[in-house]
Amino acid sequence: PFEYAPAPESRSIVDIKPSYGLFVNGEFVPGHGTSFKTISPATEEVLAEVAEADEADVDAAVRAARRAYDKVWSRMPGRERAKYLYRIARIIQERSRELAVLESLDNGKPIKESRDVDVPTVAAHFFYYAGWADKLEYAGRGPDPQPLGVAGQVIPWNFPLLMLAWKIAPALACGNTVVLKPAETTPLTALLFAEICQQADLPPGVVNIVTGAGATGQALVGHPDVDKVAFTGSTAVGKAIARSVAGTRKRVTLELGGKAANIVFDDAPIDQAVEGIVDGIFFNQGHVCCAGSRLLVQENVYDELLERLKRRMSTLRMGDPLDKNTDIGAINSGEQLQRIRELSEVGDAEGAERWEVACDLPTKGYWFPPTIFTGVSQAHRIAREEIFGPVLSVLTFRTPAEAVEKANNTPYGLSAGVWTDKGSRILSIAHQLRAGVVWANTFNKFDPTSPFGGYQESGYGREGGRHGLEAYLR
Ligand code: TXE
Repeated sequence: PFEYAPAPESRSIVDIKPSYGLFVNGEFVPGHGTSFKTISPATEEVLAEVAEADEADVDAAVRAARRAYDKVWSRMPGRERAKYLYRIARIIQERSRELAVLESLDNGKPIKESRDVDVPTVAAHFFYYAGWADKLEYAGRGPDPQPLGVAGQVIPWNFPLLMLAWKIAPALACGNTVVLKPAETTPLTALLFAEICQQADLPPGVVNIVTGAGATGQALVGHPDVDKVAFTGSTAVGKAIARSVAGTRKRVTLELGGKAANIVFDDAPIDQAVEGIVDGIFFNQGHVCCAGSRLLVQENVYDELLERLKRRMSTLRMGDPLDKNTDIGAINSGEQLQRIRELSEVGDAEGAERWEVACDLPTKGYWFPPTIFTGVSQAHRIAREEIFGPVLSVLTFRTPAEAVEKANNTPYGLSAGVWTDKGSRILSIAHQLRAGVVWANTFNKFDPTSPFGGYQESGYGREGGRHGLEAYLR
């Protein structure tokens, strides 16, 4: 049975203020508009009141970014910009516990993920792109690449800090300045990052944070003085943004949804595959654009794999995100929980068989148990639509060709996984899959040196690695 028992010593290391303003030109300023509450999705406790930036606030932030770009940042030699990025990276490491606890409180993700995955990867991105700042002639945009100007960046709530790092680190390394809008359910770590920028003495206006919901994002990407738009979020909003910037001078990169296939062949190391399947769909409550949400199993190992998978799932611990033993935390918001419930009910109605881990769910907060649907066909909506929660749809195949055909039968194309003992099969399958990333005998591994991004309705542009620089250079 689940008891919510906050770990006071962890909670107490973060200093959450009752209210937050916007971060513009190196200072926290009150917004002109209204405010909204950000809550802990595990308890529904209000964490803070946060300013909702209106058009005038966004304009002030873009103007600050433009000034910093013209007067300071674009003129600074790369090796000087690198010093700031290294400094930010080191402060992130020094304040990593604080960042991890705040991330878990505001997002609902288990502390062991924010502490061991999110925050270290965030620091790694700043270190990695710091190293590029004085080597941009090798970035692949010609001998003397130039920054684009002011970047307007809109990010989602599933990896609030990591998405911030993916956006801000390469932009700054290349000499751009930024205005970033975090998601409305997870603004707090972006505001703590703003404090870190102050601590690092980053010149005012180089990084600006405007909090708010979709209207704030719209004001930002629609601002006439923004040169580059970078968005991670839903495919619907991504398309709307692409339409809205059509015909302007703005460059756009979009990282949108996914419905990744995780393909398990009969010669795969089964226990390792089970770990990868669990990691693929239950990591971060399945709030992962590249989640392995469609399991494709070769028919002759289906029974054994399913039995071992269910046994492994039964050991997952769900509960307090701040408890170090928690594997599955809270769903990020009531709206997201509603979406997961609705699509799961569609799965029931379409005749798939639901199996979920038996556990008592807390009465407060937003929770959904790790769930699998078997007997899923390609026509089912749960095989085609992104659920963005801890819900796995299981399909089977007989031949490699059938596996490829089913894996590619999706409007998305962000990632995929292949589990097999045959190296030659890994190579041939990886080339046939329409996916930006194909993991082999592993899943959900992220590294700042590797480009990440999609095909088709998963968007365009790459983040990470040398390719990630191209999006911020002309
Ligand atoms: O996304 P939105 P939501 C998918 C996932 C999820 C669904 C809905 O399937 O169930 O999207 O999530 C800002 N102009 N992904 O509603 O609305 C918004 O404030 C500019 C996949 O949360 O796309 C937030 O900062 N910005 C995904 C950000 O866009 C706008 C991650 C994302 O929110 C805007 C998240 C507008 N018109 C959801 N409207 C992934 N690729 O990882 C909203 N925003």
